Amino acid sequence: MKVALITGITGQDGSYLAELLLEKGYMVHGIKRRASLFNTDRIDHLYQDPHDPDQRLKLHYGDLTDSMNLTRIIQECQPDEIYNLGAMSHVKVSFDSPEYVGNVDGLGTLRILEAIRILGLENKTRIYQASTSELYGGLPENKNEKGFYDENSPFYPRSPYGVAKIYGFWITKNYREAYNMFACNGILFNHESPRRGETFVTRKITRAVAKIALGLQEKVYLGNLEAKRDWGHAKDYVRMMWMILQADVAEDWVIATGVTTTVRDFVRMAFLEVGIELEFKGTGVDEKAFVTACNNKDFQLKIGKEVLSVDPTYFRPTEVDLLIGDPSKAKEKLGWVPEYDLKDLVKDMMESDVKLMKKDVDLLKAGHEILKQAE
Ligand code: NDP
Ligand code: GDR
Repeated sequence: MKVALITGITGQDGSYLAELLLEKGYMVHGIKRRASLFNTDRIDHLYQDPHDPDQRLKLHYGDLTDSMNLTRIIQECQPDEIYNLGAMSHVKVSFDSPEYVGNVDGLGTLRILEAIRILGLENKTRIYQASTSELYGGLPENKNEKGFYDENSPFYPRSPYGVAKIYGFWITKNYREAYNMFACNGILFNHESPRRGETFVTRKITRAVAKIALGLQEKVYLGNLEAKRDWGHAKDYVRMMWMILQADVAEDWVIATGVTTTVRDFVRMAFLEVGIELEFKGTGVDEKAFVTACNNKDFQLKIGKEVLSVDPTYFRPTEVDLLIGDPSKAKEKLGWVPEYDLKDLVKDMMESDVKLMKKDVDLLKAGHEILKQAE
């Protein structure tokens, strides 16, 4: 039985990857952080009793800032594959905690690679590093002649997160070259799902649209509506992580859809999923969106109602304006075929959030309070 270790197993990607590897018959080890409350919501459905002799999912307490802990866990598990998905992954928050993000996202990668070397597992353990399109920074002059970022495009990170991840990228490549380790970077463009963290823009939008349609929230405040992202579905992207480690040669790979869309259009698409059409007025900081039609009898919103305002609090000190990736290499050499396009993704997220928010409506009807959460 193959053995995998996933850092960041409690996150969006970690949870989908754990599902995939269990389906493939792996023994899956995951590292979770100690928290004062349960933080395993995304993988609770995969829970297996530790007393079960056939247990194939095992969680270990740990942290990417703790070398001794990482080395011990790797020694215990003797993994065939490590997926390093653990990270402080929020770009805006990285401006507030730049040292922490450097430690976790940058040095954390080194700690894993060095543990493999210290334990003499260079020839056994394959390593996947969660690199990111944030490495490119969205500089127009760095796109290739077809207008995409690919494996050869130069990097120019625009946040402490991007800068920390560039260290992770290069140290992975360096250990591959220096010690002949099977260590690969997946340069993944944005990928989303119903399990996306609530403070990333897509999930913030789909949750808010569901709440607004159901009368649980008046409006949503967003930042830069002009930003363009290449959004795919996390389920398609974790499949590719696995494929990268099954390849004959250790390399770096771009995973993207090749289509880019503004935040504004994502908002439009999310509202359309529940039959609500919008009109945007103003530009940049004073922009607002109003309802122009509501074609869903379940959601009765007044025509002319304001449902969105721009709040500059959500602007970033340095922004990545546009990302679009070229996944040709992954498609041609590894045969990757994504199942979801952007419309499927928005539909999946909206259906899930409408279902979730309907539970809040039921709670309200039963006389309970709904708690507000910061976004
Ligand atoms: P999430 O934010 O959903 O999950 C991050 C995971 O990392 C969580 O399990 C979190 O634990 C864990 N983590 C955070 N800090 C530490 C730490 N100090 N030690 C150990 N674990 C830690 O991210 P995603 O699943 O979306 O992304 C997975 C990886 O891919 C990340 O490295 C991200 O930077 C990268 N990436 C993501 C993209 C995307 O669009 N989603 C695109 C490109 C790259 P906890 O649950 O306790 O917070
Ligand atoms: P990103 O994702 O920074 O691309 O990083 P995020 O969803 O946070 O932002 C995407 C774009 O939307 C704009 N935006 C807002 N963003 C947030 N979070 N909240 C808002 O209210 C808002 N309004 C507009 C942002 O300015 C930005 O341009 C994600 C993370 O998953 C990283 O870990 C990963 O490496 C990259 O994707 C690829």
